[in-house]
Amino acid sequence: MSPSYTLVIGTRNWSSWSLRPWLALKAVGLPFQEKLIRLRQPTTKPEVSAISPSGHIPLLKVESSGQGFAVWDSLAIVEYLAEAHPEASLWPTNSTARATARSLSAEMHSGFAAIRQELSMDFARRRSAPKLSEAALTGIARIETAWNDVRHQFGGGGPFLFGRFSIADCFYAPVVSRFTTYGIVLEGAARDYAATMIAHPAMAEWGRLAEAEVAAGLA
Ligand SMILES: N[C@@H](CCC(=O)N[C@@H](CS)C(=O)NCC(=O)O)C(=O)O
Repeated sequence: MSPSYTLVIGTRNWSSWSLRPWLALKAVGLPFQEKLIRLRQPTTKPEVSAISPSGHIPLLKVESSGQGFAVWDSLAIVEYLAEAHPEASLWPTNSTARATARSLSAEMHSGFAAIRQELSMDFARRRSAPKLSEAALTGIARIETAWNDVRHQFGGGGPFLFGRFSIADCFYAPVVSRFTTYGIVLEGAARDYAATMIAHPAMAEWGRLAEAEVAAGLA
């Protein structure tokens, strides 16, 4: 029997960490429940702490054969999904491509602090870019090089970083959103890749939901 999943996420317009496993779940293709906790509210911290041992979301609740458990942290959630649903090929099947996709995803998970801080995700809005620090500019150049390199080396089988849609795309989706919000345009294959991600049906769905939050004054 398929497990039943509930993904606990934050306000869509802002929650870059929630977008990543949400896209992975969409790629798995099973129905799942969502529980949304509003970010940047006085109630946020207690609500998140009541659910998550780390005090952070996203968190995936898994119910399987009467047993329930939680997986927290975006990277642990997508790794769990990749293991539970091998048919979804959430990581590339070629081992060199897979090791590179894991390296890129880990680099995103633990790095690019300046981009996160200076270009915070505001999915549904369009803004002018602030004056960026050297660290942020270096991060943007690194991402452009990485996207161009992997598209050329591994992207033959489709329009995503490693050809087929993978966890690496989930991990860079918030960066695509940030570059769109702040009008940061890349060159070459990296530019085409960003356009592919913006047009992805699940990204468009997240965008519509983020727009609704903004329209309702929730973000
Ligand atoms: N390393 C964590 C980071 C998660 C994170 O920072 N989540 C933010 C929301 S996007 C959070 O939980 N904030 C709680 C709060 O604002 O109190 C992951 O990969 O899941």
